[in-house]
Amino acid sequence: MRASELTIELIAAFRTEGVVRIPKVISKSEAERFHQAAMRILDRLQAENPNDYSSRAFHQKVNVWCQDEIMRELTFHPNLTAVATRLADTKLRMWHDHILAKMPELPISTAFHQDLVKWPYDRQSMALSAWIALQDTTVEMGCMSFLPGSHQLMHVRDIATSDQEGWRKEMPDLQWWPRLTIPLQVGDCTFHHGMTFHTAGPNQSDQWRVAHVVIFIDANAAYNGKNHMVTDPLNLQVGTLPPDNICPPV
Ligand SMILES: O=C(O)CCC(=O)C(=O)O
Repeated sequence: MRASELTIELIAAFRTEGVVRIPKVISKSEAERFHQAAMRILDRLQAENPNDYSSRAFHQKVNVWCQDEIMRELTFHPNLTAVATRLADTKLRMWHDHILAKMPELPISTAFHQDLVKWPYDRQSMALSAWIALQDTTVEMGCMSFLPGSHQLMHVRDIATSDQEGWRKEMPDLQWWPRLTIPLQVGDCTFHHGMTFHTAGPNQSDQWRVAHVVIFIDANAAYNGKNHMVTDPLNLQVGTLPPDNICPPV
């Protein structure tokens, strides 16, 4: 779906639910090329840390756009950034990207959590993540599930992606919320609001589940001093904007 084809209803659904599925945000052939590039990065990551990952919910490589020309094309793909901007209805910058991959037969879920509480911006900021499927991603492969409307919950503590029981302990009512599970075909994407609770299941297949996730934040969202691996080396002053060369406006 091209950004120009987004309907008013879809944009409104993003506002009320905090998540939407956008089919074919990139073409199948584009996704296959990006899948190959992502797999090369994952192979390198595994070679560098061979024993480091079997107990984690996912392999993660942050800010691949800085290190790989092909993945950079995906992070700044014109249709992706245009869809994000229409959904957010505000000027955005790219906060960071990351490859999130679940190795074959990984029995671990990504625990329910909210993203924006982990980032150095106010919880009220507009932030949204594009989770792009680089292969067909079924429920059995560990697609994402969301709690629609949960982006309105502003007071829950930061729950780690490894803390499987954290969300239930913190807010027992959440387990009774309707859950939206969204399998994706290659090149499809979900956009979720930075405060929407979400999880991803285990990967029960014999293939890697590879997603490229691009996170956008309101271009005027100021740094609030919270520690984060992207901003820690920059010595930013609280209340200032992240620099455009690290978090480029889109
Ligand atoms: O892909 C996953 O396992 C988790 C993704 C996630 O938490 C996110 O994109 O915010």
